[in-house]
Amino acid sequence: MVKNGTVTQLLVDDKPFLVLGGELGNSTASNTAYMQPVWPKLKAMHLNTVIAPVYWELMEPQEGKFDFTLVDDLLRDARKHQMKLVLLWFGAWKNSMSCYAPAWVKTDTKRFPRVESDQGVPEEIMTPFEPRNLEVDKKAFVRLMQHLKEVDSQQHTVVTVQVENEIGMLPTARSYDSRANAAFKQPVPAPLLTYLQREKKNLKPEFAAVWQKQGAKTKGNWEEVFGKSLATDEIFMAWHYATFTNALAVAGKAAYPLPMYVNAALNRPGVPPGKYPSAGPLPHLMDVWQAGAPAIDILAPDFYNPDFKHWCDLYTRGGNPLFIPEHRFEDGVAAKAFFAFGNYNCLSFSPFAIEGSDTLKGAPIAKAYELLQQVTPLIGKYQPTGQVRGFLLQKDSAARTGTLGNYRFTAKHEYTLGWSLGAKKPDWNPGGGLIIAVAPDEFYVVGTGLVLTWEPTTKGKRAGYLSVDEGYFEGGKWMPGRRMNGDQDHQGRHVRIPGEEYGIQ
Ligand code: N0T
Repeated sequence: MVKNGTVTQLLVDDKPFLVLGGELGNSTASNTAYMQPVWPKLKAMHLNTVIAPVYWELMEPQEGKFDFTLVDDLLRDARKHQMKLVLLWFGAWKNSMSCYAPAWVKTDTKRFPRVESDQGVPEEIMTPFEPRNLEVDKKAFVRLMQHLKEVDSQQHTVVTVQVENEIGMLPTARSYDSRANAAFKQPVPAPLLTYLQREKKNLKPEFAAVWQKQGAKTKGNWEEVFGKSLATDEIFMAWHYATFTNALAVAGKAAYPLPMYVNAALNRPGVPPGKYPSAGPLPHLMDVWQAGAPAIDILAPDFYNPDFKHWCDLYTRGGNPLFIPEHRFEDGVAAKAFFAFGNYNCLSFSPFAIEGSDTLKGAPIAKAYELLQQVTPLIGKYQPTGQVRGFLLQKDSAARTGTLGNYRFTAKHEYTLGWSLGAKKPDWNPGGGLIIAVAPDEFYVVGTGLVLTWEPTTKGKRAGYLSVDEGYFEGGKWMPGRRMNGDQDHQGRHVRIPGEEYGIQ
């Protein structure tokens, strides 16, 4: 991952790479035969990357005996279909639980203890406070990274690794196992205190508020520094999850330095810690995770909540790139992909359970990916200097504006045109797109369901379209199709891509 101007880019073979991905359902990659019909289907959907789990229990069925067959099969089949992989380490934690820990871990609760609720009841969640839990998870993860180095450091099929999956504490905000209780009485660790002081001015407001309410203390135990509250319990737990995860990332990168990220199951606002999978890399805990897990490159949201823009805004604070490993596979994902890559420093978009789609459901995202692949080099070139914009157009927020150079643009949903075929539809599939300014007077627009108009930023002047072409990119070269200067661009007044169409103009 490389900083370039205002953005961080993921370079694959020296070129900016966007994960136009899909994540497999959890069990799909556990059987190579089951995967066979899946590959051509995903290829036909124009994915360039498959996001697939590596299951600890299947990789280390007996302690110290490793089996990389499934990983090797994934690599072979991905290469055969010219696709990249993002691998998910289903290790100690998967959606809070330790369901992918091998049987020899699950059954030995003495050696591998679990977290406990405030009632002293053990949960099926390995406690991060037990060094032996870290040791075995780390050992397996390092073996995986070593193996990837051996079999893939020439070809770079695997481009990124997710460490664990949706880490979270339930049913209380922190664990009450004996080791956790002892740690809770300890002073807040020096690296967190140092981070607080160094980043004082840049702390995310939700987190700063908790700290400042107690007088922004710079020493003391957890309750002294952050107060006696569920928020403190969660911060404490997040710190220990983060440092555990960091230890995996540090050791894994020492074996083979791929970019690594962690993902979060988003919480629903208003629900108290403990009642949602707590202490993961959530917006209000970004500082804790960044301080505790500096070897993790990205904190990533999984989208099953409404308010896409709201959560994207939260996750891109402080230069965190947007990496979406999961989005519920629903209507509107295509428009959101255009928006995400245009509006943010976004490195990945990926509907979840991608293989489960029929052709009809998969068609919009397939179209979007086909076009996004064509403009990836342009995004890579022009995003670092702020020459890319994205917009999402929903029925209730149908106009978006922005400025590019000397012009101000307005993007509206195509259905806002009275004569549009879709205008009378009760439900509007979202429209979305992105604009790339390649010269002061020259723009590419990519997307679906949009109408785009411009005005000069100087008062008393008018801007119109000199000419509009539709087309596509082949091998990086623009191949113009129809000239659109009549009805198609409303005689020079707008650029339009109808609601059911996908295109570049
Ligand atoms: C996701 C997926 C998979 C209305 C759920 C989302 C995946 C995991 N968890 O299918 O289990 O492995 O990362 C949890 C959020 C559901 C919230 C539904 C709210």
